[in-house]
Amino acid sequence: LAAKKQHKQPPIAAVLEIGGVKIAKDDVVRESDPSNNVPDAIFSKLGLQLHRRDNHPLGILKNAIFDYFDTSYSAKFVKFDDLSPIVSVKENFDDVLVPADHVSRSYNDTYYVDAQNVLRCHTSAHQAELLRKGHTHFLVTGDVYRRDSIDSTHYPVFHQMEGVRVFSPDEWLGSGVDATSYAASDLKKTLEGLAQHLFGAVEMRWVDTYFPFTNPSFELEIYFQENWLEVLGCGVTEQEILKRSGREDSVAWAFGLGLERLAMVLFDIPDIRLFWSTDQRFTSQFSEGKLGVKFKPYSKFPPCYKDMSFWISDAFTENNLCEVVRGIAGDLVEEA
Ligand code: FA5
Ligand code: MG
Repeated sequence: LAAKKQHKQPPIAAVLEIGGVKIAKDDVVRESDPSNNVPDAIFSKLGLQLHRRDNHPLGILKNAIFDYFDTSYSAKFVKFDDLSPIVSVKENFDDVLVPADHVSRSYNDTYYVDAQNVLRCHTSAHQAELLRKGHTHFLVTGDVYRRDSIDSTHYPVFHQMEGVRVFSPDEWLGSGVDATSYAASDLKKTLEGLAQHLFGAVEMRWVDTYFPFTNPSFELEIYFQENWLEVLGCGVTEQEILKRSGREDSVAWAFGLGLERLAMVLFDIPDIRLFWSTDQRFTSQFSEGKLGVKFKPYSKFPPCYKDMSFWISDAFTENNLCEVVRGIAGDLVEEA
């Protein structure tokens, strides 16, 4: 019973308010509203903010990344880790130049709260607004949501950290290279430095890729448990995004890293589902500021309390005992 209690899920709140937006947990309302496709399993994870728990692997990793940026850039990066995961379709897609007919906008790929608002599918949803507000160095950490299928490295709720750095012309003029190459090489240096800070020596490679909001675009992969694992996407920000935020004279880079993927490498965590565990055997292995910890696997089954009984009366035989046990446990019990 004690074991069962430990594994019970916390009750799901009836109404949840996030960033001033109220959403109701009412299956009937939600199921009859064709513009909402957020199931209870996802709804119940809203507001948990694993990245803000200092003893959780994701919180420990986030703080270690903050340390790296604070040290390398004398605390110039402004940090946001409490922005609402409910964002508009405009913020999530239009502002980062995702084409109107792109598949990622579909109800099949994205969780819609209603026809105009979604659960952000990346932290890039906050880029444009923060640029418009005049920020030039920032990090945005948060939970993100995608209708992905689940396996050991994919989960429909995960955490990203976005980083953006804007350069003004005096920084690249006189460097001998054009603005884009200047930003691209600074970006790669910064992220290689981060990997070095977190992992020391690690096998990694850059892969060219495509994002609507950066050009050129890259992904960084790390060799982990005999496979190449994609840990982040990044690139030089599309000029159109800077122009719309009144910075057409500038150049910028941006990255979005998968916190779970990096934490899997850092702590040797073999399965992304473990991050959601409330089992003591998981949570007790991690503590604030401890980066060198390697995860120790444990049984898939809940803890089992063992008991011992004696009989002292000659009148009570072993067969009598077996009858008593079988009377309760049925044929599942094989051996005394
Ligand atoms: C993006 O989300 C881009 N917004 C990243 C970016 C930002 C590019 C800024 C350029 C500039 P992508 O879909 O590849 O890109 O996701 C980024 C990272 O999130 C991946 O590299 C991976 O580490 C992680 N990730 C993606 N999907 C999942 C998932 N289902 N479960 C866990 N981690 C995931
Ligand atoms: Mg990717």
